[in-house]
Amino acid sequence: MSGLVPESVQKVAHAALGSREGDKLKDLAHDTKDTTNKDRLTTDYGVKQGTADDWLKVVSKDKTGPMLLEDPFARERIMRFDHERIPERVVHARGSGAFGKFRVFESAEDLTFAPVLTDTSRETPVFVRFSTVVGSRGSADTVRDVRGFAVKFYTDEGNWDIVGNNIPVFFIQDAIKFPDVIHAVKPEPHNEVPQAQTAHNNFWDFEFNHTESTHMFMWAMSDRAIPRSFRMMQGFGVNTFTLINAKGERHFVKFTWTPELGVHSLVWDEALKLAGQDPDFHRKDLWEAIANGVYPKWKFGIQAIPEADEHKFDFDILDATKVWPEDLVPTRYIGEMELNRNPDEFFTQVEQIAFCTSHIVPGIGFSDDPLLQGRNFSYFDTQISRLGINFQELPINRPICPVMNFNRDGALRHTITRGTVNYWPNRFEVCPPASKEEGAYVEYAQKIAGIKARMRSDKFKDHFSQAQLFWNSMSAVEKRHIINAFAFELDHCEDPVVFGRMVQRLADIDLNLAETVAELVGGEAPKQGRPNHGRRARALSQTEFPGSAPTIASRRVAILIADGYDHVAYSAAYAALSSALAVPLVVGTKRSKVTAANGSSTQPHHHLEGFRSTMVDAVFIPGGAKSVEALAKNGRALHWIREAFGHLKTIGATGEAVDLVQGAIALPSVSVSSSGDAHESYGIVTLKDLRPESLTEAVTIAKGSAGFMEKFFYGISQHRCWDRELDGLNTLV
Ligand code: HDD
Repeated sequence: MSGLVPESVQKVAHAALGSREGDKLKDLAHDTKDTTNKDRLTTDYGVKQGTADDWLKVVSKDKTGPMLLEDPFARERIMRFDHERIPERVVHARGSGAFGKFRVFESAEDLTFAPVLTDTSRETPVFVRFSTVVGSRGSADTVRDVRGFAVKFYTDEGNWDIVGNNIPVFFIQDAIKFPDVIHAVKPEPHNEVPQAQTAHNNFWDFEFNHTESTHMFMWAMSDRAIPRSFRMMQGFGVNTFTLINAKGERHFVKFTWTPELGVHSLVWDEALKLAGQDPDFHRKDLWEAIANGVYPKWKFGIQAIPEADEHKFDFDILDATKVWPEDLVPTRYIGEMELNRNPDEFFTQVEQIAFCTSHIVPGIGFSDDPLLQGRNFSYFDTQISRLGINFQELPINRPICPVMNFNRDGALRHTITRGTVNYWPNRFEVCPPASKEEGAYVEYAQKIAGIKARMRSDKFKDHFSQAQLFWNSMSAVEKRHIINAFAFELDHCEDPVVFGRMVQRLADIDLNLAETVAELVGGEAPKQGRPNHGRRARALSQTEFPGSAPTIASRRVAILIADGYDHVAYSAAYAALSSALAVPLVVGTKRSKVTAANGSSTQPHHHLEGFRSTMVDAVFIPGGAKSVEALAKNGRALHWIREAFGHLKTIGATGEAVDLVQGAIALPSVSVSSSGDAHESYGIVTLKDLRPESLTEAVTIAKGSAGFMEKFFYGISQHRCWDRELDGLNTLV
């Protein structure tokens, strides 16, 4: 460590400084201070302070006495502290972010002349902020909610922001409804309950009253709303933008991010528990992966529709409650983004970053999507009350290309613009507007004729076809999770009008879904459903995005031990997990030194009470008679095994631990090994007679491998063992 900056972070930062990606870091360096031992404590106006502990007082003999308001040091401290908070974001208040880089590997010059999407040699620095929507800044990470996925590209032509979500559609079609949907979903006005939840009367009342929300609430009840990690979710620009190419042709486009690690979710019981056990779960996960050098990556894709084809679809392509089905408009992946550097300071970077959908660069344009048009007003406006009119000057927000204009003054202006004129045109011809050749943004000459009216296109009125398409496209497991999600949410609505009407609404999607939920939540079963068109579409089910290759990189794996553990199995697993870039976490019955049967010892990272199975992706238990005996008598250890099993996690056990796992789970259909051969049953990987040579360090992760570690790692790479749930074995939570 040097100063307070972890070495891993510094290393990456220094490497990046030499590259194109480092341009934003170099820019930030002007405003970045390290806290070092050489510094001395000063006031904000630079005077050194001799003490940080005592307010200036009039003291008597016993050294007590009244404090003096005169003390400028004390007053500065208290006043600065009193004003530390700024308004949190009205939505998406809780989030975390990271720096990275973006590059296209295939030019999109047939669609746009924007170099950020055409120049394959260009690396563009980015900052990404992920967030939940509903909760306050201090709420939990793992609640059921849409996740924000906002990307700021610091391009040479100015900042471009894609302010997206991890769900490709939205609750409303017209921005004028935004205050209503947000009021309805936020804590109720009379008692400010509940925090960070959609599970309450007002939200579901709103949903019933807005049939246009039907498609979106299906996504929000799916596993997409409880991601395992920010690193394992897709991102969508949601709105329809336009791209203009050098020939002046325009396409309507949608933007997509698809993660290299695949799209994976928590299971609901785990998400609920984590909200209490580790409310910072997603924030830590992102930080940990980047600090460990396992940089998250996403492919960047574009769906494009030529201007002439705008009306060729049975949905309106400007309606943000609709997807463009992949079968009709395939996504073309042209670029890649990598996040590789954690922020230096949360407030000045993650909290003060200000995204605006109106930030676009030449070659990219808006469309008449009525949600986008309203957003273009709202984001700039909200930054004024959150950060002040000079928010674009804040280090994290300012572009890396030159900025010069005659905007002036305002609270906390700090650019000092020299010169005698602040208007255009001026006699010195200072700061003239740019020509198109010089890179000026020129609006696309869109022909428009119409009347002024408050209307929506007729195609906006179909609110159910795509909700049905989504439901029809889910896997059996996903459907079951959606049913359970409705059952949970509507159970939290006490008003029978709310849950009663909502189950009727579900019959507009699928009668069977509505009947099942009605029975669970006590609503009247609908008599009749809207006919379901029966169509399915690609890329709606997240099971279609398992990741580019089976990997356990960045997966957290607990190793449970007590005194007397088998050191050979323990250290082989530890080494193999580390070399596969997973995160082995040793969890003992205590955190003080644990001694192995052969006299070796280890200091666990955690103990069983402080750390819970919800915080890992898989569990390994080495044998060792004494260790296993101690774990078998420990209720928390047994709960660990049962809970990990119930949450569908891969569990590995060797030697005596095989019987421990079998006993804890006690299900006849889950078999374990009885010999020296590795055995797998419902994601329980066992090896009874352990021969040290059978535990290799270098593990190939592939289906059907014979070795213990191979089977164990392959199970982890599959994220969860869904067969357990399909066969109804996941009740041990
Ligand atoms: Fe929004 C924040 C995403 C519709 C008004 N929104 C915000 C953030 C994300 C989104 C990711 C957090 C950005 C950050 O990390 O700082 N919002 C969306 C998406 C939408 C959407 C994908 C639908 C396509 N939003 C939407 C509408 C309005 C807003 C229709 C208003 C008319 N959104 C805001 C806001 C926020 C915001 C009030 C709060 C904080 C901020 O802007 O910077 O202006």
